[in-house]
Amino acid sequence: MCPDPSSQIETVLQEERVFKPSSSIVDTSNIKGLEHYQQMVEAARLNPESFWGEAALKELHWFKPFHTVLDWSNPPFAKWFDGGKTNVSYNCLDRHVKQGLGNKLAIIWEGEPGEVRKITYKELFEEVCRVANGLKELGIGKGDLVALYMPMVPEAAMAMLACARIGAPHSVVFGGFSSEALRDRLNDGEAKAVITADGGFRKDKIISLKNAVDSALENHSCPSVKSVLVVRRTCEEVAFLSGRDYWWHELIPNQSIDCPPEQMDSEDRLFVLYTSGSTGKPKGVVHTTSGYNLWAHLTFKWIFDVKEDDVYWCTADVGWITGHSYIVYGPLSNGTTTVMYEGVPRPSNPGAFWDLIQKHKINIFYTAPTAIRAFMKSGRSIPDQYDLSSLRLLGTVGEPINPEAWIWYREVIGAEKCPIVDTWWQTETGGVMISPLPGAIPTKPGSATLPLPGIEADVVTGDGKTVQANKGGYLIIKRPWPGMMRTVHGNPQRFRESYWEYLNPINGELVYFAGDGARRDEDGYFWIMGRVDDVINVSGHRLGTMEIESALVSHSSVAEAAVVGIPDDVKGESVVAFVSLETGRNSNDELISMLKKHVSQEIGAIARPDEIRFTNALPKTRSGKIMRRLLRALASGEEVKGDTSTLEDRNVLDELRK
Ligand code: 7RM
Repeated sequence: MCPDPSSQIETVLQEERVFKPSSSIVDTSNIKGLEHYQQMVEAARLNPESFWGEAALKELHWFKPFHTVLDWSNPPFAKWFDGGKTNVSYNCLDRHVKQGLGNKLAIIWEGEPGEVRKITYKELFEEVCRVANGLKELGIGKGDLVALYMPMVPEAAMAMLACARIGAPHSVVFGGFSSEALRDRLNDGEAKAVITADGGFRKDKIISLKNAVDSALENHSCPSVKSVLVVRRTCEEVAFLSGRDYWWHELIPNQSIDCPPEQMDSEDRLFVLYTSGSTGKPKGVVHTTSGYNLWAHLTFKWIFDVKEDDVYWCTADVGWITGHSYIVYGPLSNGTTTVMYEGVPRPSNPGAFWDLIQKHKINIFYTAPTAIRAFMKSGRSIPDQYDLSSLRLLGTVGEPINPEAWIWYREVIGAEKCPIVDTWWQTETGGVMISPLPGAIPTKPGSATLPLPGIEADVVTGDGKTVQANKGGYLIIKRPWPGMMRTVHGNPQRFRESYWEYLNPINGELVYFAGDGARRDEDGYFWIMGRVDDVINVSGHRLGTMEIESALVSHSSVAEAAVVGIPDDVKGESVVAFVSLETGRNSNDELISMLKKHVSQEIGAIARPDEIRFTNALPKTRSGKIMRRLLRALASGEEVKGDTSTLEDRNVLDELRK
């Protein structure tokens, strides 16, 4: 499976710009300056167990403290904070209410048709208790898996926290997935109940969630599911099966607000979240109680450098890990006000994000490169119409961010004053692993910079040797960390093989690899090059698709680019680029030769695209990642095979085929 380790990825896109944290940011930060960061790194390196142990005692509430910080006697199966008892919903709610934050806003929610709900910590706490009692009434108890298939409404967060409160692990299935995808996930996890809504608003349309649940459950195809709890959102007509289906607004309001939190063992499951790879069926990534809670809490606190009055907004959907860790658990565990938005920017409402920032005076904004590139494409005249001066900090996640998009984000959205945190992590890592700390680490556009304290990341060859500066290789993590996934649900062997045995042990220790290539520059900064399956081999040179894409995007006509390699008799692979242009630019032969020349100048002739194809849109996953695998098949004239359930818009493929 491993590509030839001797040929390393060779190109280096030159990026010399460095942005140091301004003194006003350093002065007000929790982690002040590079030295402070380095002290933490050193403390964690010398004695990881006391580092994490102290953090866990300080940051979380324990019904009973743990006796062992880390049990790594059976790698890669870790036990963190063994012997301890806690409850994630207690850490997100009860303790804040007890400490006098009851009237602080926990959630500001903005619905797609424009309504707003503001929910205080006390209100959220009470509603979560009601929901928890309602779930108990449906016969759900500790250890029972509950699936959520919901729109972005506060009830989604409430349901997650209610599950956590009674010790029922949740499995959130993104509301844009089909009923077949839902059925597979319900069966794999043996879900006992589904929480859904009649429908959801999505891009000027209504999606019929309850109907999809009905189809998934049809003909007893999900025998484990005993009940369905339905939030009324769109007021569509839905079928109701008596004895199985319950309305939220009938079951929940009458419940008691007295619901003592279940005292959970540290390693009890908090949730399962499915993630798909390019092959095989989706993996149920398992996260457990204390380690995940600590990781979401600490990383949120460090990276977003939260202040008491901050209003924070992450634009993800709760159906993804980013929504779990950085809409719900991280912010709420820290007592922060978190914004939830049901909509997405779209042609009928291109200023939606900026309107929200202006209206709710948002201070911290966290979004994906794909969104930023889309905003670049339609031009700065749209954000320029809004007052974005409340913003203090900007973040990105999900894909490598091209330096040009980074600079645009900084200048146009951040008014050149907001630090940008480019956060690298995965569903599997539970929370961020590599990211700038805004008051400590100088940033470079396109680099996720340095690993967080306690994270030992490296870039290695296939046989485990650290590569030289600026050579590409496999991005690995050398030690267990509290937020790491614990296993693949129902398939521990797959967990071991895909992540911890993909590369051989280094110095006798298993290392974690989850599929990304990277390089480190002379300052030790990490530059993520994307999934290793996306690496191209031209005449024996391994090229990162990311760098060629960034070179294309740095041209003033280009909004977005995806690069793939297709088989070539002579060179092994040739480079094909799919390019979408900024609004108003014309595609023609002259532009094609200009772009080819531009890439040669930026990177080198070896990276020069053999072919450039123009397109209005690129095929993306529902969470906004470019699906290069499909483009590769298209470009080489093959059938598109494998799992396409995560593809956001099928029309894009048809358009490309033409
Ligand atoms: C949080 C999330 C994980 C994959 C990961 C990378 C890519 C995510 C960045 C990034 C470059 C980043 N979880 N990725 N963040 N690549 N820079 N800052 O996205 O499980 O859905 O995806 O996403 O390839 O392995 S995920």
